[in-house]
Amino acid sequence: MVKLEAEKLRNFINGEWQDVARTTAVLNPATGEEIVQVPLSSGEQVDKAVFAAKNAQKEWALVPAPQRAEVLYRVGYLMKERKERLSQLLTSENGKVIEEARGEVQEGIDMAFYMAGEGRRLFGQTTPAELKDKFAMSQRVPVGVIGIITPWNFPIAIATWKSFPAIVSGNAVVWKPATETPIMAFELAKIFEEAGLPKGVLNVVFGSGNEVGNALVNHEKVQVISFTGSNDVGREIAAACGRQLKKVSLEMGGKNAVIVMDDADIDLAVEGILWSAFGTSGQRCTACSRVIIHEKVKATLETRLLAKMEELTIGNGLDETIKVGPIINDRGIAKIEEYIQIGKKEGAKLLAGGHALTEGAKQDGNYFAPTLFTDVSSTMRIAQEEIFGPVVSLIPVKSFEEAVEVNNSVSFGLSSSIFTNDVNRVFRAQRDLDTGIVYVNAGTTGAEIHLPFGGTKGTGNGHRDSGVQALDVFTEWKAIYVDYSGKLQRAQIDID
Ligand code: UN1
Repeated sequence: MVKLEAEKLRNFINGEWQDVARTTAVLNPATGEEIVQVPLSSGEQVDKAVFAAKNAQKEWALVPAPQRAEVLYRVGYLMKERKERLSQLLTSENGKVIEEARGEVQEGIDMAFYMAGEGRRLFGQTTPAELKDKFAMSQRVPVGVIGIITPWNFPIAIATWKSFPAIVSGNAVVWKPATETPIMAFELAKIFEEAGLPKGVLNVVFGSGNEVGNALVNHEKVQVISFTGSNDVGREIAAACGRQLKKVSLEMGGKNAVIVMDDADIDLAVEGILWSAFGTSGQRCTACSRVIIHEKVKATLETRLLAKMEELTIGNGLDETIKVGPIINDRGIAKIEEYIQIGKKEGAKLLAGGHALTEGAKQDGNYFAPTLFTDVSSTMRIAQEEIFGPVVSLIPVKSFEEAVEVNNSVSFGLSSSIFTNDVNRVFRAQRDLDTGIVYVNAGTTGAEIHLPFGGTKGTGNGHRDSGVQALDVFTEWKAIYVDYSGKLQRAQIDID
């Protein structure tokens, strides 16, 4: 079992590890034990970090991108070397089962190598100019200082989605990780330090959204905010950034559905639902929280899903045999409990779970039983609002068209999935499902890092994390014209 050497974490500002007087405890959600103390910084530390970032960025932008990428390659190799350490620490602070933690760390490693490759691409365009002896091109240029705010549910992967493209494209970063999961930030900052990133290019300031988040969002020298988190906080950030004309990329909630058609392979669908609904205990933006089921196969799916749910082992994710880990904290449990009550009041039928687990070794952690509601109608709150826990609602429908309509009836648009063996339905579904991610014959989770990650409607504000598209958040486009005619040529006028 890996141990964290530090008893107290420190901010990483301008290449130095800085103490902060005020701290709070980070608890292991599986056991309730304190793992480490994390700083509760104030606006003053944010100011220092932004100042350091601003200074460092000027030099960093002048380093050729392929050389900037060398640092990311080293980061990738160090992460690979430390994969098991990082994974165990991730499970301790976040609770997700060790197999998933390894998957998340792998996502970060993949991102390092992928974005390092961008150091030799960062493609712009050349295009004919409309006048003789004139050259035209467009180029990506760094924006400056980027503020990154990351959530506790993917504390390392999402951080890499944001910081790696920002850094390879010549920006400097001030990062506020979630206070629930600061260890991944601490470890990643150490890796960057060892990889030789110049001081000030990456800064980590620990603390609350109210203090550190607010200070970062409202700092006049921070030009871009990239945020993943709740819809409510995202809206506030968007409003604040709007007032300052600050570029902002938001990745927020989901209410993702798996559609199971009457021609589907039901056993495969059950596997897909189990993995995407109860993996990470349902605490993913991409988690399946609705199953839109064709009425002809509803009874079969219910029986098989319930049987498989009974086999799920729940407990401390460091135990390799455990399939479902804890919920992040007691606030998470309280929110899920509230939705169970709402579902019952709305008339949904509870088929399994619906309660916290407090017996034996579970009494000190935050555990919730995998839960299944059926006979849910698409207008009920449990079918519309994000619960962020292991709760699935089965919504019966009569046709493919109705399934698509129900899928699209929510205010979010992150991920959707359809199980069918009808090729016509496959192509109609990928056209008509209004989410940023669509899966065919797989659950709603499992996005790969070289494709754009994000969603429509209330899930985001049009930007994408990961993929080459992430570069659009962290770069500006510059159009460059070179006239080598030796005379003044006026565009649109001297065209003969
Ligand atoms: C998230 O839940 O915010 O596709 C990220 C997936 C993961 C990423 C999830 N690769 O589920």
